[in-house]
Amino acid sequence: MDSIGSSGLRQGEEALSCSEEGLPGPSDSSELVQECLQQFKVTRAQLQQIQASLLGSMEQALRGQASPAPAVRMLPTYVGSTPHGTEQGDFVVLELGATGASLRVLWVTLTGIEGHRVEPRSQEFVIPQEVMLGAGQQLFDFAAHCLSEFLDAQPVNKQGLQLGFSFSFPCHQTGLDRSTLISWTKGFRCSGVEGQDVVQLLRDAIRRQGAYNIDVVAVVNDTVGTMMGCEPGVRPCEVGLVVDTGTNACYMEEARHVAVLDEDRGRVCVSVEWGSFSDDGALGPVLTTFDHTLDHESLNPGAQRFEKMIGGLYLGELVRLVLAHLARCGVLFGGCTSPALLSQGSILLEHVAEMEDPSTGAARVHAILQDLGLSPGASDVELVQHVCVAVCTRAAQLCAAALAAVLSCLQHSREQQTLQVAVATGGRVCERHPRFCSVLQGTVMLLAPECDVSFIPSVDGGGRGVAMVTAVAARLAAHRRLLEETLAPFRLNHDQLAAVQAQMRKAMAKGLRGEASSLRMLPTFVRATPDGSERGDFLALDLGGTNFRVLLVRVTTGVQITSEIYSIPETVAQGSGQQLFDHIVDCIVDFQQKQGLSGQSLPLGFTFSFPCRQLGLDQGILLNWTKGFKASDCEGQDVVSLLREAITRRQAVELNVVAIVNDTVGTMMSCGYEDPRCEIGLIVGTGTNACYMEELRNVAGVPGDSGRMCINMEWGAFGDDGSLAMLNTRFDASVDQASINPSKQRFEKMISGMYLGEIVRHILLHLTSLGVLFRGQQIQRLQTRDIFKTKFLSEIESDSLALRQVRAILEDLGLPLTSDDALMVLEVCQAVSQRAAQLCGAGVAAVVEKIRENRGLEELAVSVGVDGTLYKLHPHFSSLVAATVRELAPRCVVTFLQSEDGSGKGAALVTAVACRLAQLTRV
Ligand code: 0WK
Ligand code: BGC
Ligand code: BGC
Repeated sequence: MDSIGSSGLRQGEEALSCSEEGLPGPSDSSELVQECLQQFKVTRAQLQQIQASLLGSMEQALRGQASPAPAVRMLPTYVGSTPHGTEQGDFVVLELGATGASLRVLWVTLTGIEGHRVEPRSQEFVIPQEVMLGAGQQLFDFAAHCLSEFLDAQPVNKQGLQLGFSFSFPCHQTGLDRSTLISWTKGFRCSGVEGQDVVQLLRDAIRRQGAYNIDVVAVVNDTVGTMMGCEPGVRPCEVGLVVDTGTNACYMEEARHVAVLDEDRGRVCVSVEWGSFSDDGALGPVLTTFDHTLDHESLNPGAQRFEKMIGGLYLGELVRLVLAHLARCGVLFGGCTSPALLSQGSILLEHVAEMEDPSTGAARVHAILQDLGLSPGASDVELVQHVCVAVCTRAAQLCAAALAAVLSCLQHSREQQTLQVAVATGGRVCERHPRFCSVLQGTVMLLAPECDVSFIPSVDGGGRGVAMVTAVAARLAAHRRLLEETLAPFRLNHDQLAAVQAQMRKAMAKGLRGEASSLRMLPTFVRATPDGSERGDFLALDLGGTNFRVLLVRVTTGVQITSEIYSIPETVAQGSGQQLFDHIVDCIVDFQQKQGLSGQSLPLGFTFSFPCRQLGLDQGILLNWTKGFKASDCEGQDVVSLLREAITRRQAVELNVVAIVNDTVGTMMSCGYEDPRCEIGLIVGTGTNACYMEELRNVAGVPGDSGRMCINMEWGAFGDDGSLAMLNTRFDASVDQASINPSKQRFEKMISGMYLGEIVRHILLHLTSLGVLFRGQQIQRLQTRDIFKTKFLSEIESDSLALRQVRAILEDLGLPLTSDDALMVLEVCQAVSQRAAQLCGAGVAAVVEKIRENRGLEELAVSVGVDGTLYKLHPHFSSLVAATVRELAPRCVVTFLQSEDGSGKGAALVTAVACRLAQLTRV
């Protein structure tokens, strides 16, 4: 086992020599000693300045600010969560770089049972100096050779081996298994590796070795392995600190704070790489002449200055340089030096740690100095120990200042006044040096008093942690595969959407011809969009959406609307028809009273958002209820008659029901009042549907060949004939079977607000059963129908939400979830809403192409009036619909107009047009 310090330092030259001039007097000596040791004293103010400067540099690097060049790197590691404790499996771990001139191979078995540990098997291999300084390929071939030598000796099944690569150098990671070396540190300087993907170099070497088929699943920095290796106790470790040959730390940062990651959700482990911190302002005052000498003589002068004051590769050397200096000044060893004392790397960290040992230190000093060819006196021994203490205390204090900066950074990003955090510590300086950790902990408490920090020593140098990351990587990869398999049917490609468009065109043609079709293409008797000459006061009812509204619409040169929202309790919507219409009339009467309209019989337009075969403008036979309605004795009835009967039942009420319109028609008319090119009405709300102005010649069953008539497509029922079966997923089937109208409204059930939340809920239940979500624990709340409202999709998918807000929404739902879970729920919502929007877009593309072809136009410019909560509130729905229409109907320029006043205004305008036309016929 090579000790810290052997590698990376050049060797010394001649025999024992003592200074000629007279030795300094006792006062000079102590002054010389004090002046020398004083250099290693770091004041609290200096530590705070280093802490502040490091924090500044960390936040600057997180923001991706390039100049002035930040002193620390802040490298994202793609490790997005701390271990669950459920990770299980056998993993091979290859550790390179953490412990200087040696690499270690481990076989780690994770049981997935909290607290149940299987001791890893491991083997250490010394890396020859020439390999550490030679060609990169040689180093990786050496590693692959050690791997197979280790595996040869293991009585284990060697199929499907998954390997975690602990590579302890600064790397740009672009994935859990893709990592480019920025620069070597510590004792390494192999050629042809910097700027290369070290995972690929290892895979190539393993392939060249050809002994085993090993899948390198993850590459991990040793600090991350250390953090991940700590037992998930009261709180998981969220900081990993390593002080071995080199030093560094990592911590769990909010992903949105890491500029290079265009990820605004979840957390990501960031490797600080504080070894390169060298802000002259902060470090200048604490750098000693010995530090400059050490750096100057190192393999990488000018680099890793902070590491060279803390890392185990350098502590022994600093002590040696001080001892050699004091010897030359005559205040130590009687002014004598030895070739060994003047040789670089002759004092190792182990030596320093042993010499500081409170009980055996003095004896060890003797032994070690004798090994260096010196004969120390008693005062020498004490002075040597002082030097060790000075060098290591400073190292621990500087390390503490850096750690305190990390804790402050965590506090800022978590916006917490006080921070409770567990820090996993690893590396032989922490493990072996008698005082390093206590000085470190004491100084952290001094510099970060508002942080309650618990230090968890890593049990096996991070090997388990690397296996954890590999297990997490393997699990995430497996979960991602399962998530992709589950969501794949929701990812519709161009051909599938074009097929839906073509299917819809066929169904439209059949419906218009009055043939059997899942699209009923119902004539609405609305022949024209408003021309602005409409005038008068009208009552309007708006039934069938989220809210039931009664409106007073005053049409002059403009339109004024006064309205009131009334609820339709489920018991009424699913009670008797008489009860429902009596309730409607009650609301009208209440509205009239409030508006001082009692006793007035204003013309009334009734927006009735359900499939009706209209026999005239004021006659509509309800074909079937949809959405949440199921009132009895209504289907097959003329709903205008049902309303009039209810009015009659309620004596002393006069109402003149002039028109019944579908909400799509009301919406088209309402928007058509502003934009005459608006010839299509689209609703994507509780339900979904569309209408458009069709050439009368194409409408069977309605006399006349000229002019146009608005057709209510009732596209919610598209595919009820099975023509969309190729798109139906198991989740759609579950939603349909649980609905009050199974096998009906299949297109609607893939698109509209009443159902999207349910589709998501069923997918979440499925992913939970696969163990992909919520650690496979079935969540009671999620078993409840309609518990996952469609409005959650709109909230969760909003770009402005950080993941924690997504998590908050889901936690309010009683879903205990991790950030990975929240990310998956987000992806499920995105897939479901994207499919809905694309299908809706395919429908609109079919309609606009129909109109373009109807009119034999090369190009068509048309507007679509749109309403509905889902379309209006979902952050991406409308743009996805528009994008799909552009893709499938490139020869149509389609403008989507969001209706401001709802279809009540439209119903009033239809009524106004009817009254105007009626007046014309009366004249
Ligand atoms: C508002 C319209 C109404 C339509 C509703 C649909 O005024 O006629 O039924 O939009 O959207 P929902 O309320 O179902 O989301
Ligand atoms: C490397 C880090 C590593 C640290 C501790 C440093 O030299 O740059 O990546 O974590 O040593 O091994
Ligand atoms: C109804 C349509 C209505 C649509 C939007 C569907 O369920 O069948 O008539 O236009 O919902 O509200």
